[in-house]
Amino acid sequence: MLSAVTVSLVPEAQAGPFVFHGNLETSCARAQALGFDAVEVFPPGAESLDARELRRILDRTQLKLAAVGTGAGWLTRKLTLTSPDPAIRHQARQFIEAIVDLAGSFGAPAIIGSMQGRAEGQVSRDQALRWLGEALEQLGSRAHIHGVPLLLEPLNRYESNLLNTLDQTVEFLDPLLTRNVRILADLFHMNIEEASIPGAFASAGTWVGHVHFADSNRRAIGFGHTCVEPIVEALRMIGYRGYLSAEILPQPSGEEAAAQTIASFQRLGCAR
Ligand code: LER
Ligand code: MN
Repeated sequence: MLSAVTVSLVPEAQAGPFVFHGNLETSCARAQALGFDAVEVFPPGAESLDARELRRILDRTQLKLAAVGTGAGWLTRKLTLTSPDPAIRHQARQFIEAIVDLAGSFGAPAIIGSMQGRAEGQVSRDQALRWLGEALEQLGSRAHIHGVPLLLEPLNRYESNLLNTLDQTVEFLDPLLTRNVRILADLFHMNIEEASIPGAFASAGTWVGHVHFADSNRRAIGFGHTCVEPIVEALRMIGYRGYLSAEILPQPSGEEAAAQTIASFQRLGCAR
């Protein structure tokens, strides 16, 4: 498995679960110095991420791009794929599509987390899931052109009422025509929703495409009470070889959270 650390470039996400905030170049330099394989970037949008600059920084630091988040579309513009307003659903798709193309040009997947929205008001859960499915058919095919999957992240009940567990997400994805959507499994959400985290991984198997590596309290692994050894064992059992990406609170500081993540990674024998 490979290690990644999150870098947010979104000023409005200052309080969010991201290790490094603000400057891509210094964040990547820190990630490299600590020994991460990759960075996961959370940009304000595709247009504000300078691809040439990103390429230069990744080349210089020898880091890979693990994935690119789309959550700023929700955070800063309140776009979702399941809004009752068709114009907002359309803008949400365009916002994500641009990130699919940008990330895809680096061989990285885009993440759909909070952009999935929720069922509320006049929008039933069935209706929301139909709209989400239609969007995934299109965006999944778009990602396929780049030879990368599209990642869909089940969220805990306080953030969405659409898909909360891995099982529910497999059941939702399986009937779709696109075979190119994979699950982003976030250990923080799973700690709230799953009866057993290792059990959920064992049952989701090859649907798992990316992992957010966070302890029970969304701090670095080792700073909460999640028992991570059986989780890593389950990931090995299903043949998972993707990223364990630290989407965690920068506590007590980003630097210490990142160092703790790398220490856990090495202790668990996950390092290359
Ligand atoms: C995004 O990866 C995530 O986990 C969400 O909780 C962000 O709101
Ligand atoms: Mn997450």
